[in-house]
Amino acid sequence: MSGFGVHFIARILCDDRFPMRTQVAIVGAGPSGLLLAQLLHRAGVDSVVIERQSADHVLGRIRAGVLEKVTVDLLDQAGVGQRAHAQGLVHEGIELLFKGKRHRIDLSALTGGSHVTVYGQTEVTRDLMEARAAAGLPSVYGVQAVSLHGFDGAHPQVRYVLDGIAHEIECDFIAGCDGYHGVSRASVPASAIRNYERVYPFGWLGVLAEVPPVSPELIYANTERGFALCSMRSATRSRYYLQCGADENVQTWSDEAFWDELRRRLDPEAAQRLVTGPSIEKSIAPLRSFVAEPMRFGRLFLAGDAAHIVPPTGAKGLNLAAADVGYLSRALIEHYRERSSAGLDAYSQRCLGRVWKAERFSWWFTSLMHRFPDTGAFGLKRQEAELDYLVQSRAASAALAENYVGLPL
Ligand code: FAS
Ligand code: PHB
Repeated sequence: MSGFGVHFIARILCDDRFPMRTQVAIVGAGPSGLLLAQLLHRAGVDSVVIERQSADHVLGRIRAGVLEKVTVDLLDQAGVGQRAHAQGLVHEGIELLFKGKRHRIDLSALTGGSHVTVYGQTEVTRDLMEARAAAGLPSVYGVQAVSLHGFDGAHPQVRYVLDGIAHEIECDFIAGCDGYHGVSRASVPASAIRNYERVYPFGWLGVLAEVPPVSPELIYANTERGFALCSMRSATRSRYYLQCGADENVQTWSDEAFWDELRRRLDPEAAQRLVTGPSIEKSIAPLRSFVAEPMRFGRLFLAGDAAHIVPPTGAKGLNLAAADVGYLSRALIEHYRERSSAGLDAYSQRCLGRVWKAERFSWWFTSLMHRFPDTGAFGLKRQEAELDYLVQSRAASAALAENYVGLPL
């Protein structure tokens, strides 16, 4: 369904001037918010999704590309996994490129048969949006001035303005699924939350283009000119990234300049095979590691990027968000079905145990594959020694593989 369809449903619901009441108010219609809403709906728990952007704007953001099995299993549980299975690409290996040579890491052999699925976050979001719209469930797009109230008590509320009209939703719980820049984490008193952060001195310049991928599997490259990643969305659509300066302006990168630089960071065989074309999307993403603790504040629960950020090197961001939502949906369903708060009380600790392992892996892989301003000659030799060890040692490769395919829930 196009964005218009979703807007149309939103308009119907928003004409009601009376305060709305729901069981779970979900702030944010990214993958976290929409997956949580769908899992709750399948268990008979009501929710309202509130999003500040338009549906089309959310779908226009090009983000993640690699899904762990845990994530695909959750999409199946939500009843929206069909397209991911039909159109997603099963990948059983990745390649590491360093010192001009590529080395394959056999993810499947090293993890007893596990794999990842290449299927864009945009498509995941589209599948979830369409399922929600088809069920006629309430999603309100284009809201302003969202504020959270009373989540330290028994009757939380979410307020927002739409088309100049103030609305209020009374609920049992609030799910803060509104990303790193959202209002939910910002609504928590500073004394009740602790943030851990590391900002990297570089960004990723990403290009999406309707050209066949340079290689059937992803290539992660550590080169003297910096990091590069060759990924894809399908057999005809590719996604490439180049490490760039943290303060670079994407406007200064022509398509030609991007393709020339990518070629310089590939091995001769890949460089020769590279098919270029006009960019469909081009953007620079900052890189940071971030965790907020705890992830629960009374009846407010943070999930996904609202609570943590990883550098995209390990392809963990979207997958961590899905895992949080897996834990939170089970806890909320347990609350309503069994009147038990056990899952809700354990939520933050359960998520953070897995989050910090993914933070470590993403930091390690980023530190190994990128050139830092202070890497220096010793740092280069250390990176090369670690990469040599990684591809020569089954134990080291297995450690990479089991983190890359995703740790169990
Ligand atoms: P999201 O940020 O996706 O969604 C939050 C939603 O809340 C947004 O739609 C936002 O508009 C809305 N919102 C914000 N404030 C609000 C408010 N006050 N009221 C209502 N709504 C509000 N991960 C990877 O694995 N690989 C990648 O290559 C990758 N690239 C990325 C590039 C960028 C630029 C960014 C920012 C992230 C990238 N990520 C990547 C991580 C990304 O995929 C996230 O992990 C994923 O989007 C998390 O989903 P959500 O938690 O739903 O957060
Ligand atoms: C992507 O395809 O966008 C992608 C894949 C793997 C990563 C990061 C991004 O590690």
